[in-house]
Amino acid sequence: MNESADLHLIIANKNYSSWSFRPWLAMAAGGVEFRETVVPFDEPNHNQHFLEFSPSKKVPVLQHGDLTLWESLAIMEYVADLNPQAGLWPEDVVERGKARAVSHEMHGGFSALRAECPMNMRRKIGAIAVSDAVRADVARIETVWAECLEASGGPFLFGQFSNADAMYAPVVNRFEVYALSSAPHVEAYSKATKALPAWQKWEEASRAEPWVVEEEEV
Ligand SMILES: N[C@@H](CCC(=O)N[C@@H](CS)C(=O)NCC(=O)O)C(=O)O
Repeated sequence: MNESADLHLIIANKNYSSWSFRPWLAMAAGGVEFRETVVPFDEPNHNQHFLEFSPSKKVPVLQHGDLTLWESLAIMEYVADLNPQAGLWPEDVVERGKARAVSHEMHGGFSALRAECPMNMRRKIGAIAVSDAVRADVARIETVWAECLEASGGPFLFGQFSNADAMYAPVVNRFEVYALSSAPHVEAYSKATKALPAWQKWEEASRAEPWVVEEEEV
């Protein structure tokens, strides 16, 4: 029954919501049809309104018929399973294993980078003082990207665009707007990611949003 229902992705502000960006980019760049609803953050009220549709009180949420899914990576797995033609994971089982490893590393890690340098699509480029923990996160991500790009030949981590690239897309924004890396492979990879029509569509929409979340403006 779910197969015939439409995929409905509920997300928050495109300017700030990095976890929303990941499945949205995967679906949009993968050519998967879906409809979206943007529910803006309401930080003063601790986003209580998210509870109306999200069991975890967090976004993103995917609705598909009777199914409600939360957790960005679970959503991306589900969408990849439903849409094998989208190629959201590498075809080769070994490459797929690696793509999942780097995706999970992003999902469960890099907390210093995430906390100190929030995604902000509209932010004017400018360095800020960061902790050693952020510098360690940046170095680890530079290594992950270098190894993947060297093995695949690029332009994306596993050659063609995949869920792994969607997982790191908010990092592409952070590296740029906080001037966190000057490695040539980071520049080339960021350029390829930002050239995706889906990225540009998201960025344009983020610029048109009227909302400012002070806590996220670093
Ligand atoms: N592990 C979750 C994280 C989701 C998450 O933290 N989303 C943020 C927005 S980017 C949120 O909903 N924050 C609202 C809140 O915690 O009240 C995922 O991967 O989806």
